[in-house]
Amino acid sequence: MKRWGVFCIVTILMLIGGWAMAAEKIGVIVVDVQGDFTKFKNGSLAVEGTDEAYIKAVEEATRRLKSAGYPIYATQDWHPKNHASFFTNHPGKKAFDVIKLHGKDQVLWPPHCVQNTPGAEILLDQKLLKAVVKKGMDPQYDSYSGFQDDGGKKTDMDKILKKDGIKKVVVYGIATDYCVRATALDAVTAGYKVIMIKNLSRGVAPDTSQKAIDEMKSRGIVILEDLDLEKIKTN
Ligand code: VGL
Ligand code: ZN
Repeated sequence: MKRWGVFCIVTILMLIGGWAMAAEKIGVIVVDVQGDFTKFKNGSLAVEGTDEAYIKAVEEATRRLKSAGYPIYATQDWHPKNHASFFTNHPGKKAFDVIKLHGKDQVLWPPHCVQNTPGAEILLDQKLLKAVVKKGMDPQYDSYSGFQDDGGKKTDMDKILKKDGIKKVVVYGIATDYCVRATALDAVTAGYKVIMIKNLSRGVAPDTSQKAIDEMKSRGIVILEDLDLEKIKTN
């Protein structure tokens, strides 16, 4: 009788262990929640809908995800003053003009997220973040993706996620149609399962944001309207 009891307990523990190991480890990537992209901080490239309530919602959701045990990573746009994506570095050009840069379309932005300026600061409690991945430091190349710049130079993102054993990433932030899109798509390419949370993200323009959502869906990314801890586990 006693041996049966031990057998049963060991079997149950092995089943639980196997189930726990089968659950894929989840990480969270909060994209570019920085002063210059927000109305809240009167940013130079303030995206629609980025008031204080939005930042509070992102902070609250991020706290819940961290409490659920998921490591939180943030990306940070971090440009030198002479960055090629700033219209001010192209005489005769104005904000939102599009030029060819290394053969690709490049939107010319107002100067934003300049290294060591207040507008470049991440608007989340630093204690929430396991790692911050900076991007866009090369003056010659833009870098919407948290994984690599437009010249193909990789950031540490993939290395960090691999080291932490992450298999699935939850992505949200600013901007839906630029850095969230590029980061989520590159995560798919790098082999991660990806969940994007729509209502925790804001886009530069409605039409490009809708296009980005459709494109992400077509690449197998699960789009959730709102944060849902159950759906994140099962999707
Ligand atoms: C971004 C434009 C320029 C973004 C960054 O975070 O989506 N957009 N740099
Ligand atoms: Zn930028």
